[in-house]
Amino acid sequence: MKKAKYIWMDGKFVKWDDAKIHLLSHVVHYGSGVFEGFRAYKTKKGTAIFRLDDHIKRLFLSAKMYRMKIPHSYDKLKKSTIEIIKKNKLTSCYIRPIVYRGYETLGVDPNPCPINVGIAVWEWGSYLGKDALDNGVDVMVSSWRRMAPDTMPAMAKAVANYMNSQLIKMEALAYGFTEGIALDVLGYISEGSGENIFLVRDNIIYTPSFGSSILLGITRDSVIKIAKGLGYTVKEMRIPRDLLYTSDEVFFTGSAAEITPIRSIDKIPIGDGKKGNITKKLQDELFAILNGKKKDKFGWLTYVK
Ligand code: PPE
Repeated sequence: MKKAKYIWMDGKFVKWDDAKIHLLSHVVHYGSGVFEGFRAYKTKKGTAIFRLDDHIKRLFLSAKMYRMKIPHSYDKLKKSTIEIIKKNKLTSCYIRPIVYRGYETLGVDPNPCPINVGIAVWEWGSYLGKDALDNGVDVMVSSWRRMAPDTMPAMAKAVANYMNSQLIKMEALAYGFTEGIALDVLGYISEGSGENIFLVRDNIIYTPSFGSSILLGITRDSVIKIAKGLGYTVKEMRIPRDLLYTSDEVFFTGSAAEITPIRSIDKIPIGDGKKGNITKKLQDELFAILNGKKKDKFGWLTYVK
């Protein structure tokens, strides 16, 4: 990864190489952490963070589900995110705040351990490969399911959820695919290891509802709002696997993946195997907002200066 100079750790700017925690921190042993991932983009008016408010809000909600009291205010974390970008003199970057149970005792009960917070930023290019945004990716349906709703909350962006994500991702890579799509416990479409999924059939846009063990993605929400603004019907619902193979277009969304077209699933081409028209329209619209070329009518950008 491309190192930056500093990482924010509980109020201090720590040199990148010194940003360490104790081996016996609770999070290392029991996965007790929640985090966020988002991006800042270079615009004509300077660096702008995409949906800062919504990401910090989701961080607090993830922490709440796990009974973690974040020892910094909402405003403090927002301000510190801006500061760490400035401190590193980055014009565009990925942003990774993390709240974790630190070092005090071990044993499953996390209550004796402190809650610590870090915010890292670094330059991160396209998530699913160099030309993924244009040419799309080949994916498979995973043999792993997303967590059942009464096991671990999918809506919390929790560190431990990503053990499930890693199983999905590694299986896909081992079979020569770029990513896996997980089904939910009932066999309906859920999401990718690190992305939400959208399907387009006969000009109607579908995406799994939050009943299908998904992370409520902020890019997902952005795409829904943009699509509705363009006049499309968007249906959030339980979606059978059948639609994966019979859609005209399928794409992933995420802060890292942005809007990445899917060109085949289980070796079955989607549409004509190229980026679809609606996928392209949504990409163009989103990137125009991110690059400051179109008016930020939803109020999604926070300028760093
Ligand atoms: N589902 C999962 C499981 C997920 O990890 C992400 C983001 C999303 C959906 C999309 O959410 P949003 O970013 O709010 O639109 N995955 C993050 C982590 C990627 C990583 O490898 O780390 C991301 O995109 O930043």
